[in-house]
Amino acid sequence: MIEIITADITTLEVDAIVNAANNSLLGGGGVDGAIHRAAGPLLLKYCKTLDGCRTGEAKISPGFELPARRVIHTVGPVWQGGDHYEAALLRACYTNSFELALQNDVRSIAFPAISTGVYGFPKTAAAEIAIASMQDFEDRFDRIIACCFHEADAELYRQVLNRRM
Ligand code: AR6
Repeated sequence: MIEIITADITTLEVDAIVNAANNSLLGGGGVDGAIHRAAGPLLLKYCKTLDGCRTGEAKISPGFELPARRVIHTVGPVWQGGDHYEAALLRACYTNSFELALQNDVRSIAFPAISTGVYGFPKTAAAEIAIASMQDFEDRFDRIIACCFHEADAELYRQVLNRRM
């Protein structure tokens, strides 16, 4: 089942939370900054060993001081008008995060709205990609959580989910 909630993703007790990171994997603002702050300095130390991450790909780390056991770091595309493979790259973020989760026995996973903050991806199009990807993997997880930071974003996700059911 896909759960749509409004919450700070760093508070969730799940097998893995997904981080909307950048290519360096060395932290930043937004959800990335929040995750690094809550996980503590060992996360940055670990991420330095991961050698960055390409856009659309994903890498995994422990959760350190987070209630989540692991963090899956993925790098969303920067919105550049829509004709730079942004949709395919965003879809790849979700697919690669789910595949990496399955390889690591993750049964419960929470995603932020990747690329919809600083990276400027239009929210409705991003929600459609997120929900479609979650539906593809729904049967292989106990819990898939779409973790929105603002209630308006959660409402948009619910509308998209209802349209697709
Ligand atoms: N819990 C859940 N969602 C959150 C939280 C939180 N604690 N904080 C923010 N969001 P963004 P991006 C939502 O900008 O667009 C970083 O600097 C936020 O409301 O965090 O993929 C990285 O290092 C929005 O809906 O990520 C990269 O440089 C969503 O998370 C860059 O930002 C994504 O917003 C990545 O940009």
